[in-house]
Amino acid sequence: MKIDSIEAIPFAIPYRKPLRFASGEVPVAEHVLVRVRTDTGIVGTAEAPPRPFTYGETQGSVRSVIDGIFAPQLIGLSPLARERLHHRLNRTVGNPVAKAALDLAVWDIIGQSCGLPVTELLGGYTDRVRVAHMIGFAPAAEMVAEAERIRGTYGITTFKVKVGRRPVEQDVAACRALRSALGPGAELYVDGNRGWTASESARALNAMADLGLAFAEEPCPADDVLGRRWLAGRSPVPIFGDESTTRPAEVTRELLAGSANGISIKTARTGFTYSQRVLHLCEGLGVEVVVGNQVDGQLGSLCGAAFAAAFEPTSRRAAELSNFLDLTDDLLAEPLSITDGQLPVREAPGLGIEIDEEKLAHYRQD
Ligand code: MUC
Ligand code: MG
Repeated sequence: MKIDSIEAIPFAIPYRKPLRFASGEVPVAEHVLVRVRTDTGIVGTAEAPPRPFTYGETQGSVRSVIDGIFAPQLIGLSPLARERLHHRLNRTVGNPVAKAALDLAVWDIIGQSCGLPVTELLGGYTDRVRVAHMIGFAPAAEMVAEAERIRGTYGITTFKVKVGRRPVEQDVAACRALRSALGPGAELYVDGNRGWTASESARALNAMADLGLAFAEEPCPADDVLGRRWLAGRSPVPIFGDESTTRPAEVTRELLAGSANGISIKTARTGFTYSQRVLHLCEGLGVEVVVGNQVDGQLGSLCGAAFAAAFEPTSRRAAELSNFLDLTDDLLAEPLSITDGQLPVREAPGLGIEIDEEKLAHYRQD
């Protein structure tokens, strides 16, 4: 079996309401559908969600790096030759979302060709995952109403609260309102998307020390090298790396520097292959992980769920798999559904992705 063509199709689907956070906002899912075709007729599918403010990639850059640089190097390779494939992709630095989508699509091909779901090939630990929902910036009362609606409708009881605004008291008050409305049974953690300084982060986390937060993700910039170490050493809750830990080398640096105590793994930026390497690195070092979300659509969330369900350490915590609930539409022919706070993994071979071609024709931008 050989890869014989790769398509990168830009599409755009609006959100009902934009997700707002310290480093930006996402009003429209301007993503790229990646299709890797083989000479056997098997097609691997994935979704690339570029995040310009996080990695510098855009819909246009993902498309052009795939069309112009990656596709010519991968065509002719066996999809099973993942080490050769990544060796070629890694000649180019950066572009994590474009590389990840190719990796996810290749795993979809491998699963289909063996007749097995990718989640079983990866590890097969469980068949469903607990879901965490992200609450974006809004006045505190709206954030509470959103969390209550999501809990009431989908049974989700874990919430990641976006923080990083100034003054910090605004976010402290929003988290306090959420804890008081949701009660002690809800699991809460915060994500600062690099919005605060290390000292602001310490002030805010100390002010929230009584709220029982599970952890705090990326409160201050990745380049605040000593500030981050200082913070991780005195924070009342564990500090998790996200934007600062996008590949195994960064994960190693942050953990060995004592600047992070846990790691967010996102299949949208490390695919399955490198997500697995990050996970095993964390396991080896005795560090906790969370399966994060890059404001993915349903295709991306399906990949996050397949990964989270595959391993015991990734299924300990709720995984961030619900951003698609805010999209006005999606490309999956059979939509995902969250019930009792859980998302089941697909049992079909590969990733179980079937694209609604009419919707794709409607939303594609080329
Ligand atoms: C997150 O965890 O930060 C927002 C930006 C991004 O790259 O991912 C999302 C969620
Ligand atoms: Mg984050």
